[in-house]
Amino acid sequence: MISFGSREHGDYYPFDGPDGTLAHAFAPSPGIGGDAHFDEDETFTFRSNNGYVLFLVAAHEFGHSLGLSHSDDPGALMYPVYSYGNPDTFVLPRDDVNGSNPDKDPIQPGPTPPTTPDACDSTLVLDAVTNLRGEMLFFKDSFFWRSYPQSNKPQQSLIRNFWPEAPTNIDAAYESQESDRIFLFKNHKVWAFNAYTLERGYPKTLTSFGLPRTVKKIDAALYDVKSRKTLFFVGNKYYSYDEARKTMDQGFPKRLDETFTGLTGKVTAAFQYRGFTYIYSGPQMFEYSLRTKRLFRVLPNSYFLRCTKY
Ligand SMILES: [Ca+2]
Ligand SMILES: [Ca+2]
Ligand SMILES: [Zn+2]
Ligand SMILES: [Zn+2]
Repeated sequence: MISFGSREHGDYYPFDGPDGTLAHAFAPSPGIGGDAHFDEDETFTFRSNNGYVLFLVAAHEFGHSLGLSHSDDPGALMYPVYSYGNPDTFVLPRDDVNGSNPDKDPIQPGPTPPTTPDACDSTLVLDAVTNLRGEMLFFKDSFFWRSYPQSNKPQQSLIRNFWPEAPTNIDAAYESQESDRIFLFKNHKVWAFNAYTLERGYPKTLTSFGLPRTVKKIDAALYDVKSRKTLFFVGNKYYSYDEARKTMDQGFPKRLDETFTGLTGKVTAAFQYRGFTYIYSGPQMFEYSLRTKRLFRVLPNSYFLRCTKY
């Protein structure tokens, strides 16, 4: 039985008005088992982000009706926290597929279920890494990990839970301390956010930085705290942008190996932490001093992500 109810609705699990609990459903059993109740006080929508998408809430509840419990995978439909998704393009995530088919071959017709990236995957290639107000952010697919200096385990979330207007599968990211903005790049476009709010006029094109039109996308971006310049990595070259003057520097692009010795592949992500410059190339990370151009260490991708298994 599927029903909508407000506050006390006959099962001793009263709803709580707008927000909070959106719905609940009972695990299979006789009587009320399998029933799903939706909170009448919510604004449910078909596909708008202005309210809760009924399709997603119902799909989660029917998971409970079928006997699924909650998942701790933030990408899963059965994760206990609602997150917006477009119902037109929704594909049941890998964790839910596995959860509902524990004994069966998980290969099914249709689109491939999205898998939540794993910090312990030694072949993981991050999309982008940046600082944000003292934290480190590591982007991969629709997800990012955020690492607080005080905590030892980075937390994984969906990008859209923090920046609903942001793209996923981004190319690059950096924080401009000059303008207190975080920039996210995908293909020829750039998005600027002040904390979690999209700045007016964005997304813009790469040419808004003064990059040549021939640059269709960038591989990575690095904000250098000392010089207040941002380096844009494109193939085996890099450009330099002056944050204060808001212009591209003369004499660029330069070859990567002029500055970053030992780097053979292309740059996949870059950021600074405690005065060191970290350049990612595939699953490896190179630790440099930008001032002396010295390479200190080659580290695995998981160095900051702190893969901890227990
Ligand atoms: Ca509610
Ligand atoms: Ca990248
Ligand atoms: Zn109920
Ligand atoms: Zn639930």
